[in-house]
Amino acid sequence: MSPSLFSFSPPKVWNMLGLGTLKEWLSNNSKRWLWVILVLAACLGVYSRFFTLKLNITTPGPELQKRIDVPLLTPWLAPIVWDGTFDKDILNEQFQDRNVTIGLTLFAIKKYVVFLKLFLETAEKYFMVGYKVNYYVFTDRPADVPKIPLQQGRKVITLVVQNYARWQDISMHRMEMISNFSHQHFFQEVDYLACMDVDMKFSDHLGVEILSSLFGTLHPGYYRAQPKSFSYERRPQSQAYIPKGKGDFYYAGGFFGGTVQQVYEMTKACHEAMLIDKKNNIEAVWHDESHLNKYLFLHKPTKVLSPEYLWDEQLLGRPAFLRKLRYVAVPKNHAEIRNK
Ligand code: UD2
Repeated sequence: MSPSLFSFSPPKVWNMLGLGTLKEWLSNNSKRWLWVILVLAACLGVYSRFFTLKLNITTPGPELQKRIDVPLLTPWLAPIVWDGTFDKDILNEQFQDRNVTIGLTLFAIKKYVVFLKLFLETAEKYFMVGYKVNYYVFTDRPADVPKIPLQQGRKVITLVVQNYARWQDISMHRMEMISNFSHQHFFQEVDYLACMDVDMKFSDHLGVEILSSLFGTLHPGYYRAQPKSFSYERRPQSQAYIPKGKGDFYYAGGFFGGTVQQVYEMTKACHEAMLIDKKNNIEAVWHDESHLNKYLFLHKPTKVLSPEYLWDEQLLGRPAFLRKLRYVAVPKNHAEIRNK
């Protein structure tokens, strides 16, 4: 070791610490430094092993392993929900104490009634298991709503509504119907609402981790895209307009929710925006989904669900970061099913 390094520490300090002899021993032979470093490294190894053991005792089990492969927070600090970011047991303790009831709205109008059976059967297996659930089935074909055995505390409530000639109108009028039925049913009957597409099925746990004041779901086609490439409505004449360069995420029209109050406000605002568009002879590029995106751009959701909560495996495969697929598209033949 070069003497200049030794001269860096004042000799007085060595002596004060009673390390004068050690200093001398070291300065005699540079290889001795190597030994000191090796001994220190060994000590550090033992220490860190002990520390890791201690950490293992205090950190939660495998279900809660840190995710470093995906974004976990929005820029306004709302959680983005992925597998590994929540502990089911802790959340169940919190929500079961509050005795919550969850309403699930789904629309099965015209031929879309064919999707009800699989949707409800899989929901009974995976959706809010152990909780009170009201399935609100909006349909023009009440006789075709299948009878599915339900767990205790869960029921299907059929709401008869009109149909529309165009599938786009059916999709868009969901906003109107949800807001209209809020006062007749939802405010009195449930705490939270989940509003979902029917041409889907559940394939893994989907529980109270989604519940929050207002939540939206990342669209599976855009979860990694830059805002400039989102398929927002770009025409300033539409109420759904979001200028290029603005926006946070692209949310899917097929799964959103929150407290009844928040969902009521959101669906009412989207419906009113669509009425203005209609008066101005413009229809947003992705219908209700465009208006949902505008609303969630202006009113930031308090929780964002990752694409685990809405996925299309046939279209997008199964990337490694998706540890779970909870709610997935059922293949459908558009020509056979739409406008029928
Ligand atoms: C996407 C969105 C959808 C909506 C739509 C707007 C997802 C998964 N889906 O779906 O929520 O925003 O774009 O363009 O994000 N329906 C009927 N009968 C019909 C037609 C539709 O009941 O004849 C209902 C049904 O609940 C269906 C929903 O409306 O799930 C949306 O229609 P879609 O699934 O055909 O629209 P899609 O796949 O373009």
